[in-house]
Amino acid sequence: MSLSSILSADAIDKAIKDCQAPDSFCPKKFFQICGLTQKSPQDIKKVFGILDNDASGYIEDEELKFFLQRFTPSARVLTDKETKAFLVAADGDSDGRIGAAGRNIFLCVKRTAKNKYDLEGV
Ligand SMILES: [Ca+2]
Repeated sequence: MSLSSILSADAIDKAIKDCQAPDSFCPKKFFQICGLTQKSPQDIKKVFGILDNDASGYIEDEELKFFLQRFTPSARVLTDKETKAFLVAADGDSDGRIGAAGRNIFLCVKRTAKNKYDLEGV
């Protein structure tokens, strides 16, 4: 299972290109461009599973750092600042890693498109 079986290669390419410059990564924008906001909760669960590289049930900061490379192996790693901001935004229960609550953030992003749920600063 790879992300390209869930998301279109074109959309992934666009999303990666949009945040090529260090510190330009915005999860909300990225999820929109790569098409994740249009996916079903089931697909989002699969994506979460892919990002959770060691299958611990959580996405830790070390895994988050390589977030973009899960989409495209040649993509850059996230900067410490981006990793931290992403983690803080998606860490629902402040335990320093993204678990089930963080998965809901992915789902919230999906709702964002329709309900204008604001994840500004994410
Ligand atoms: Ca993990």
